[in-house]
Amino acid sequence: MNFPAKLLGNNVVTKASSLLRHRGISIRHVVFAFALSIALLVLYFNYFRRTGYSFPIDVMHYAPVTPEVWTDRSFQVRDAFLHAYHGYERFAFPNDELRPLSNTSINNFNGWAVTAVDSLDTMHMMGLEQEYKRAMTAVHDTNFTLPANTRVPFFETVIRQLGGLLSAYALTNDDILRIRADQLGTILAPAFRTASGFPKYGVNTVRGTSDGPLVGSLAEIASYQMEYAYLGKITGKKEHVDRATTATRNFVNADLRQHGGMYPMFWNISSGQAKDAHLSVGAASDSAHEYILKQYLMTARKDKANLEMYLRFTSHVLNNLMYISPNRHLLYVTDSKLYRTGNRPTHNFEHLSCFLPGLLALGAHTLPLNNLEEVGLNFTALADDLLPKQKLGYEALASFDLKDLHLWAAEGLAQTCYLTYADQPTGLGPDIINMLSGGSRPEILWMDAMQDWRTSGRIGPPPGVGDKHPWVGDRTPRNAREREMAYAMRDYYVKNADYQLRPETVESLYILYRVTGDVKWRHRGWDIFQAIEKEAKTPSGYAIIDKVDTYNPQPLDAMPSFFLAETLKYLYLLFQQDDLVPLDKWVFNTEAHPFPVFEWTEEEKEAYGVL
Ligand code: DMJ
Repeated sequence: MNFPAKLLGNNVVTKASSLLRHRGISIRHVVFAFALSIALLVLYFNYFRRTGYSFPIDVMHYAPVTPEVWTDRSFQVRDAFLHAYHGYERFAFPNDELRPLSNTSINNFNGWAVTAVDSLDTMHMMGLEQEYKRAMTAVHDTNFTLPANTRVPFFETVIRQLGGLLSAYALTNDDILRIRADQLGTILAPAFRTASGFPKYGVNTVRGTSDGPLVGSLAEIASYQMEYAYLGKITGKKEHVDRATTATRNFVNADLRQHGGMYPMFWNISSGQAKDAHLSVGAASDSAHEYILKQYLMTARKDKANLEMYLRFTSHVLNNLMYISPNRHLLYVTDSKLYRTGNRPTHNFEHLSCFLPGLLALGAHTLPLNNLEEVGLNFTALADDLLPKQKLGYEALASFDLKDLHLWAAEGLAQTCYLTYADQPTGLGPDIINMLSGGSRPEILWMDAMQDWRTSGRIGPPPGVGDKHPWVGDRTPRNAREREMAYAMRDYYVKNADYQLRPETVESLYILYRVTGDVKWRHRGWDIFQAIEKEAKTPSGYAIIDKVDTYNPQPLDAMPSFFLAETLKYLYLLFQQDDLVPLDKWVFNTEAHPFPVFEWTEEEKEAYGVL
């Protein structure tokens, strides 16, 4: 017979309660036990189950670490490199990159074993002779051929493949590397066959033609001077040097009054003139700015045009693109776009922009910023051809010690880059965050805050520069209200939650450690390395991680070559006791390939028309 459910339920409850009463357990006991279990479950799901990497809460007082421990940490990075490289060798070599989840390979570029070539100098520095030898087979065997109708991406091939060959040559003097670099530089040269001499996006190596739109992004049209200048130096070929100097000449001739002396993001490749008003140090612009200073340093600081450009670029950034967040006073750099109401900041802060603190620290370390007369420069006169507002900005900068100012900017920015990692449950940094601004909160330009700080008696560290704790509030807001609260108090929301195994933050930590000697930069790098080990390691390599702002991060099937060429190299160098790549003797290209500082001889100067 079927009993109605309600009747059955009542019957069961009556039986259970009489049984409990019989055993001396009252209904109050049951309610209490029930409430306790709920509380324990809530605790479990909210705290204990959240097993993401947790940063030491007191990041301002790291326990001292002996030199031996740092050396051991550098060896742990070397083990990580070996893990990634062996996975690549096993499942992907001689293709370009490993897919670390499916254990397959992908040719994202030309199928010329880019991970192996990009990794050569890292292996050399780490003393990995066997791996280096095996990778060199790719260099010996290649003749850089491609099927017809395939185009070589100029920029990526220059910074990874040509850069990899050149720095391995600089470190070893092995002539096959110079020969291959010369061949590759020559095969890529049709890209420069344009009216301005700025390269197009790609090259058809079979037809020997350039390929791509007539509008190019700043990073792609102007991040090759270091590679082609050094290639010219070691081959003695004027045509390579000419390719490098054309970019500088175009920039010197460009009309930048509307852009405050900074290069915007898009350029007309025919006219060699700027095409838009988007000013950024992030995606599509970054390395072009980087190469201005680095080209100057690599050629032994003789080329005043590049120095002037670097000072104009940094002055515009310091005055117009750097802000302080309203609550935590995080220093950040953003981009500005032309809207209907004029040029306005987006308040996006990109992981890619985290190379800037390292660059500013390198500039502060190597340039006589507080005595520019020494190199024949009048700083404020650099703004003579700019708008009056920009001129005032230069005067504001000059009222500080410029070296201090650049270094403070570097320290504050690098700290925010680090905090974007430390704030997340995974300990990994998102690709883009958007900073709180507008509404009832006025935007705070860093230089305005700096002037207030000075007027009120320089109390405490400069704005945005003092050490800060990671975010201790709710790290994983679940609904719109919680997100709004976190945005309002943490000062940003995560706009793109991928950690792409990118190097920029650890690159800056490394430069700042070498420049200041302050061990906190090393500790912060160690925090990041541990998070990479915990979240990104797979059985065959390391994977890009999506959703770094949750307790359920998702690995993606990609391991870009720059993870080995840059991220692991900078971490290794950060923890090594010896300064393996002294910053006054070597200059890193944008893919972390060190090139030696060199001077042009009198004959070369005359033959190539360089300074
Ligand atoms: C690298 O290929 C280079 O550092 C480049 O200049 C920018 N993007 C990647 C790493 O994020």
